[in-house]
Amino acid sequence: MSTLCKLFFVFIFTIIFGRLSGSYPSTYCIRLDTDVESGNGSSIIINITQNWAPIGANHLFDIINSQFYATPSAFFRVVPKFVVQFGISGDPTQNAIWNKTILDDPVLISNTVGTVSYATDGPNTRTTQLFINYRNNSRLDSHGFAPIGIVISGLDVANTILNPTPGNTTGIDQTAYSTEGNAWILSNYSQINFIKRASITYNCPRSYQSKIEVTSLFLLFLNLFLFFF
Ligand SMILES: *[C@@H]1O[C@H](CO)[C@@H](O)[C@H](O)[C@H]1NC(C)=O
Ligand SMILES: *[C@@H]1O[C@H](CO)[C@@H](O)[C@H](O)[C@H]1NC(C)=O
Ligand SMILES: *[C@@H]1O[C@H](CO)[C@@H](O)[C@H](O)[C@H]1NC(C)=O
Ligand SMILES: *[C@@H]1O[C@H](CO)[C@@H](O)[C@H](O)[C@H]1NC(C)=O
Ligand SMILES: *[C@@H]1O[C@H](CO)[C@@H](O)[C@H](O)[C@H]1NC(C)=O
Ligand SMILES: CC(=O)N[C@H]1CO[C@H](CO)[C@@H](O)[C@@H]1O
Repeated sequence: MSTLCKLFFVFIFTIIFGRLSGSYPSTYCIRLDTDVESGNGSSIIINITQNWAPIGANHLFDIINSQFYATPSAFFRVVPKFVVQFGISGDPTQNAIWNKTILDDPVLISNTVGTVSYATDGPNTRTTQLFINYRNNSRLDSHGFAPIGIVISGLDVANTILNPTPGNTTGIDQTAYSTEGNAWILSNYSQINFIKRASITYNCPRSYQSKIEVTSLFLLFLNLFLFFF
């Protein structure tokens, strides 16, 4: 085999192996950069733990790594002393792409202050919407809301998010926002707050970094082995 040919196979193998080995981190952090003026920064950092709710945690990893948050995404439902809800893309195309449900995870962690869970519409209906618990909402536990992570920084930012529908706990019309995007929401709620950017942060949980290092080291040795023998 020519060197080039070998390189090609090693490349393909690496990709396939990466997929098969399940490239989902056991823990990672999400950084939401918002346009909220809290006087104390404007980012919300959420520590996601795969063990808490594996299906939900892995799904969110895929969402954040897609184009879902490439367009600013509004905090469309604020219920004071209860929750803030988000996770509809400002781009209707993305909402159509991600319009698929995932199975429920068992509830292993309680919905205490700062925890983050998927919004649902009954059993096995989770899609992309999440909420942050402003308070200890442990009464949600028995309704199937399985926390996937917890806010480790910026809960004060979350508490400063504008409530677009004071007095109406339903929030804005979610169907209209999903299908018409930011043009619609801005024409109706010009002051609404947005997530400007969502990213996976690597300086947060050590276990994620070490997992990546171990995996890449292993792949490096594997490649060297395949290359020379
Ligand atoms: C600002 O952030 C720091 C660090 O997260 C926190 O300890 C402090 O309480 C915050 N201040 C306000 C006014 O929320
Ligand atoms: C998602 O799919 C349902 C039907 O399965 C449809 O009623 C709804 O309008 C879709 N939403 C978006 C944002 O495409
Ligand atoms: C949350 O509230 C429940 C019910 O009131 C209580 O049993 C639990 O100890 C609380 N958890 C925390 C962390 O405060
Ligand atoms: C609350 O908002 C929802 C969704 O936008 C709307 O359908 C409903 O009529 C509103 N309720 C009240 C009492 O204004
Ligand atoms: C994230 O959560 C995991 C599990 O609770 C913990 O081991 C890790 O230290 C946390 N990372 C940070 C930066 O808080
Ligand atoms: C609920 C609401 O205020 N809807 C309005 C949103 O804005 C459009 C125009 O872009 C109006 O037609 C809706 O009535």
